[in-house]
Amino acid sequence: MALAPPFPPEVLATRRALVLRRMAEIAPGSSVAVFPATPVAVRNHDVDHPYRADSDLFWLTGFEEPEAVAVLATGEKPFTLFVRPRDPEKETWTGRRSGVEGAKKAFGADAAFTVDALDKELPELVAGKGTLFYRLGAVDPAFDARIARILQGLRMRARAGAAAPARIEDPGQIVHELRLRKRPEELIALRKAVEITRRAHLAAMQTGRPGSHEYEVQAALEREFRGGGGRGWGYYPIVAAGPNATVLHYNENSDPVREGDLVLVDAGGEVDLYTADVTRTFPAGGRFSEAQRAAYELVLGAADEAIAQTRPGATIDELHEGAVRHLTTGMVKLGLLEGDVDKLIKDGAFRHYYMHRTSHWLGLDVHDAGNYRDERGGPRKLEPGMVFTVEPGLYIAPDDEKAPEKLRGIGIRIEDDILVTDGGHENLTAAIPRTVAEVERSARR
Ligand SMILES: [Mn+2]
Repeated sequence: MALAPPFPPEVLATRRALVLRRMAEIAPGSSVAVFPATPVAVRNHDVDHPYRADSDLFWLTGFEEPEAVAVLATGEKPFTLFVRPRDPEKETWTGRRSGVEGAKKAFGADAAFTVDALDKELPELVAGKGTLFYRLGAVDPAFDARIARILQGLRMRARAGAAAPARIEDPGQIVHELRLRKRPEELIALRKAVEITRRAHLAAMQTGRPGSHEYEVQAALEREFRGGGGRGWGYYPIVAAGPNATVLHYNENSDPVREGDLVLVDAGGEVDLYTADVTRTFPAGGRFSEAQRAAYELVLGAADEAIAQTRPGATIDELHEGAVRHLTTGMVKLGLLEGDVDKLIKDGAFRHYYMHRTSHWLGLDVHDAGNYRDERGGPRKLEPGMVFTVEPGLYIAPDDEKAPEKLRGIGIRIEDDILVTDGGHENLTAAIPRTVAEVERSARR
């Protein structure tokens, strides 16, 4: 477990100062915000899942140890961190802990307590504040119950002068808005994640030849994610050969790769908890068939069109509509749909072969935090610093008798990570082979 944050302390202090400023704007008067850690998840018996910190807590503190609680409050000592106690015996088994000293020295806490002091100290931090910022129903139901107990306890002590906050607000409206616009240090981490992801997809294209198995491709990916210095994957990889690629979230990754298959790989590496999210689809034998190539070029064209539209002021809805129009036009040409393109779009006929959205925010979470709507409920305008995916696809079930036979069982998705810049956009994942020529070269047998 890291005994220091992966970002400079002043960077994290700036983030907390921004949050405190927004708290004061939303809730004039005194307020306090509480951010609990993700609970440890049991895998089986006495084996836990590898621990992954909550993204909000990590964004605010850089602190990754389980059981932590961060508190931001108006007043004298704005940043309090509750941490597991130092314990030489336990640390021998499970690794070094920061303890209260480390919380203050390395993580910049103004005050720090061990977690066993939560019942005593957390009510004191909440008492008398006008507003409590706490995201109910998000991270840990047991902690939700703790917050309820604290509020109840303060109300019971009303006659003794204690006061429970009159308002409860969601801190997500503050933290998620800030997470949406990536800062320079976040883009550095993302670019590192993209680089190990580039190497991973190249390795996948070289590994996934006829006679191999999906799991060997997965192993090649994971070797690059971890071997490249990342934490591993940011979400469980999808390796889908042949018709498996028409199952959107297939991740058994257990089947053989056969001659003539397309192999769809949706996988991204994680660096400092920022993840890339990239999908590539390549021919196992190194050459697209004519039908595969036509389908691939269609999806690629939709991706290029959506990416080309990306600039400040554009919306994700517009990009999606552009991709849908391009795909629907191509579906008619390929013989998948029949009729007037406008009507096919209006009726949603394209959903038979393209059933998901084109984009989602990307960052600490693969489906990152941040509203997709503006305050008036309309599609929000893109701004410099936002990062999102563009991932059109085409999925033709193997038993789809309405589809031309040579297209049945083809599943294609091409997914890139796009940064909005002042002048337009940057495709962060452009260096990962994506044109027909690039993919065939990388998958050469
Ligand atoms: Mn995605």
